[in-house]
Amino acid sequence: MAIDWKRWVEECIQLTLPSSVHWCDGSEIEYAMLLETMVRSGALIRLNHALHPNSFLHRSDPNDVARTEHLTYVCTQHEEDAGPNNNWMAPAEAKARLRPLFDGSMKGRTMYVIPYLMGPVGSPHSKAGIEITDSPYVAANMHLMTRVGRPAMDRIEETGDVVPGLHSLGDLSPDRRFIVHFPEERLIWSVGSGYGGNALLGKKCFALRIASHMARDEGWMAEHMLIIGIEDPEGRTTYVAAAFPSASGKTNLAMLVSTLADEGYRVRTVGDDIAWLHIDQEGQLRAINPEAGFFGVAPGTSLSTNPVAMKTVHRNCIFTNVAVTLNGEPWWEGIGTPAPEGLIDWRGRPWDPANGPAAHPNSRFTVSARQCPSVSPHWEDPEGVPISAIVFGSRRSALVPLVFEARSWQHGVLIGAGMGAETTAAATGAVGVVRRDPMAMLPFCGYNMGDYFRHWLEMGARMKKPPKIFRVNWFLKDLSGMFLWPGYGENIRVFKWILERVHGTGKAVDTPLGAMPAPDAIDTHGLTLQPDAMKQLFAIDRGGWRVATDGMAEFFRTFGDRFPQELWTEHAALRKRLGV
Ligand code: OXD
Ligand code: MN
Repeated sequence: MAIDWKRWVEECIQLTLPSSVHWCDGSEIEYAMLLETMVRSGALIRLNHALHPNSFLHRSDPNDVARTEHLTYVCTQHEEDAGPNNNWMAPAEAKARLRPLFDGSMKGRTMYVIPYLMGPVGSPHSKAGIEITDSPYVAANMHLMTRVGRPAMDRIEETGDVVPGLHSLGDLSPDRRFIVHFPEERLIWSVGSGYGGNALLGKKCFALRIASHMARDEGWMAEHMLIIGIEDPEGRTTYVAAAFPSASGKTNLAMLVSTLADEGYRVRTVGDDIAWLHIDQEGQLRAINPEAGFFGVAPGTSLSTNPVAMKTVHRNCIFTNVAVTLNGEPWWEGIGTPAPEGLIDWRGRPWDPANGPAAHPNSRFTVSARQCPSVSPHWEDPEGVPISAIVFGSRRSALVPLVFEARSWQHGVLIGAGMGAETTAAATGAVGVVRRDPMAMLPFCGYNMGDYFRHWLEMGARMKKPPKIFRVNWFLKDLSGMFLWPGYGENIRVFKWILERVHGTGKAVDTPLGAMPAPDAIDTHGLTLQPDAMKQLFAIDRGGWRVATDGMAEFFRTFGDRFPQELWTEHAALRKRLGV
């Protein structure tokens, strides 16, 4: 949408009254200056330069460590356009409530004006934003996560299109914290939080909430999906886009080190969090990664779970809310070494296990994708990569089998729409509770999800050969609480079957849930599994599915007549196949 962005910047200056204004150019000198400013103010701690060159630790306010979904709003003119999946305020009311919070909020602070591009330079699918912020931490993170400066300005000048976003730390009080989207105006206002997903406005706010709304209007898709290219022994690369809820291993999967590398199966990283998907002239679905970096969850990342991430974050990295050793090295639970003597926890206190984990469970690393050893040679292709399979996954300790394939695009949309997930530390609130999280987009869809499901159906109908859709679940546990599937690098075995299905060779059996691997179709050679693990990994618990399909129906009903009839038909067919 063409806006007079210079005037908008002027208005933001008048409103927030910064003591100075810095226009970001995205240069290395500027990045170094931002870091230096923060080291001087104490907002960043320099880590051991010999062991972690040019890397820093930021500790955020203990009240400000995760996305706050209950303070996140989608402000459309009509409430039903935001849907039951979003908190809603009328745009005028939202502005009236937030304006006082921005009033003079940058007094004594520097305002950073950050032009940034989401998507590869030169891609017709990339889009520009301008973020205004009073947080140098946000400005530095935007340098790593987006393309700041010239490429964005060029795009704005060429097209006149830009998504403006105003961000201020305000006083960081959760009582005065709001993350507000005006999708019809393509505008974002965020105040009171410095946390990634609330404050790096290119990420969840623009690339998902605003972009999903634009995508619906313009006939493309903005999804919470990683993108990988999987090389196979035939020398083909097959691209897969996979949606998982936050903190469910997307970054690990995006950087998976294949245990079948000797056979020729290898994974290349295109993106770890967000995919923008378009249908090309030939009717093929293609994906770009709008981001330029990774904002990954640190705990659990180790040389055995994600060696590629460990190499990626080795230098030029900003860590947030991890613990630090006496030696100036970052540390977190699951890093693979025991907590050393003298550890300082994420709040800056000598670590005492009585205070909980040393690193916050949602502690993060921010790092440029360019540094990732597994980054795909095609990760910045302007047209994106062709997608042959879409995978939906979530944490379910019971019920959902290791993998199954949808019978059709429409059935796949039902699988995505009905997905349940156990909650994680990426958002504030209880952890481990099952909630509906359709397509892993519940917190990120910038409009009524009833319309979103319809958009999925319409997109499928426009594709010449829609990607096959799969559901996976790496997180099944046995009765004693042990994981049944080893996960991580071994997940390549599931992808091997997915690739075989895409290329027409994979053996499958028809089940009420969809096509499941025929016995022995999943390559388990060399794996040590519990004796009847494969049986448990593919068991169908009809009673459990009765309850689950009831839960889906209850959720779908909240969308009233915006929920597509076609999906009710799929839901009824699923129940019939299950005999429930
Ligand atoms: C993220 C999230 O930061 O999903 O990617 O919370
Ligand atoms: Mn995410």
